[in-house]
Amino acid sequence: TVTHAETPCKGSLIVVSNRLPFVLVRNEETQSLSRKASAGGLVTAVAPVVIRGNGLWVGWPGIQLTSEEEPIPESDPSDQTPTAGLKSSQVVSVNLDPKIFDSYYNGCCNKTFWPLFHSMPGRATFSSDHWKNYVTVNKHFAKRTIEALEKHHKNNKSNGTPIVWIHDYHLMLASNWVREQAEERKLECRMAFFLHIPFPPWDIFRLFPWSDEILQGMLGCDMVGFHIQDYCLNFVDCCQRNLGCRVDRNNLLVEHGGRTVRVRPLPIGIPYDRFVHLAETAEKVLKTSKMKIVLGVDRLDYTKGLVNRLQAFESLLVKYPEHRGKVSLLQISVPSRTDVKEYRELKEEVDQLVGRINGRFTTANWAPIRYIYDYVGQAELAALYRDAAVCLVTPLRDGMNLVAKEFVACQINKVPGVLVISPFAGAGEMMHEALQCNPYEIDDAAEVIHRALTMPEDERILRMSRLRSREQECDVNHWMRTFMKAMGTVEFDDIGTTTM
Ligand code: ADQ
Repeated sequence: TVTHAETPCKGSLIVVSNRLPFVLVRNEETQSLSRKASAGGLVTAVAPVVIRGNGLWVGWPGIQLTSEEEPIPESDPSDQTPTAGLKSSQVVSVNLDPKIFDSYYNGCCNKTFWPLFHSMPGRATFSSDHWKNYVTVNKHFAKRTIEALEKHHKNNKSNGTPIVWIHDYHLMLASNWVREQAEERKLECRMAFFLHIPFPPWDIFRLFPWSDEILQGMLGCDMVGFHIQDYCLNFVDCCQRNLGCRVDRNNLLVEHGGRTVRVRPLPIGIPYDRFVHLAETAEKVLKTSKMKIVLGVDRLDYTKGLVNRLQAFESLLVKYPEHRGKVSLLQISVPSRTDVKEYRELKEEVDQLVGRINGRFTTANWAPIRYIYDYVGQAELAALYRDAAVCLVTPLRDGMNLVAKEFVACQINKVPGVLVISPFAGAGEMMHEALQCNPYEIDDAAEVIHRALTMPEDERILRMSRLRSREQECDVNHWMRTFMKAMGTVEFDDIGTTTM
């Protein structure tokens, strides 16, 4: 069951994101639609607030609809996920021509913004065609958002000023069209933007040929949020240097178009209690208790540093042969963006590397690496987090990284494991008690893994208890509250606890 304490919340939330908080599935025979729920942390925190405040969610449903008027089905009665209470009248679907969508999503979003914003310009491609389609799609999202706002104003006359909350690098341009149209039609609203990935330094950002437009697009909001202070400062810097805006670095303010835009660090958290509960109830997955497991869990993405991690593990086995036969790396990679060539090539590279390292060290009774290329259910994931000796979160660059936080939440055993984290993940900024590891320096990374595997019990307990209390306090509900407070929303006390 999912329980949420009722919270007074005057301003409704109109969330705008590339994807809706569920995907639609079409039955081939009957052609009828049904919802397939999503269980991500963002959805868990945001959906209840949208539901309670009688807000709306604007997004792409994951499939091609016959038209934007095609009715969205209600949730299945057995659905226990946080989006179950989101009525179809609260959903505004965005339907796009598949060719335009492909160019916007696989092209501009994933081949340009993703690598560039992760400071990997060598991997980025710049195409005016993709950009043109990005503009088109953002305009269309803005149009649907205005329709959502109109609907909201019609149905909620006394419900205060709604907040339009636009998410992520897919929709960096939408705000100005929403603002213009809202002003013209006298639809009152406040607007916020949140970026889930890093915002790069100016020297990298300015490589994008239409970088001014991106900044102007984000500055169309009243508040722009990032995970950490560094990304805020990068953004403020870009506004000053690209656009010549007057900025206040201490208070993170940017003047633009006669308005002052607030820039805020809003580090996301996880549904901590839900992961604790999962860890408490999940059955054992690892049957051999004598084998120490070093765990890696990531989308298969080049930013996650998988190749470096495998090389570091190989270096560990060379430098410290005493771990052979006693330690295994369990790497779980969820398939991701398989329509993009770089991702298919990465899969090849990882497959080969795993094969080579296993070929080099495997004995009759032990293999150094177990590699799962699949989605793993939440309960199984929680059991693995709980029983792993070490978790390697070693991205080359990462906006925040939720895996680090999920691992920590699941460490309920009396003698906990050790978190190894890269300083290039947003999460690395605050998880001071984790062991830091620069994934670019393979030999040093091997040393850090060795240190994690041999760390005394009392040190592990001390480090983990501090990590856990921070994540418990700064969970995803806290993130949501901080956001609402930063938007000046009234009477936002507590959105309650989530147990699942
Ligand atoms: P992601 O890049 O997707 O998110 P991350 O924050 O690590 O990265 O979240 C991944 C999620 O997928 C986690 O909840 C994890 O449990 C799940 N997951 C990974 N592998 C899995 C598997 N094999 N099976 C099942 N589940 C798996 C983006 C940014 C991040 C930022 C988040 C939130 O890139 O930096 O932390 O958004 O803002």
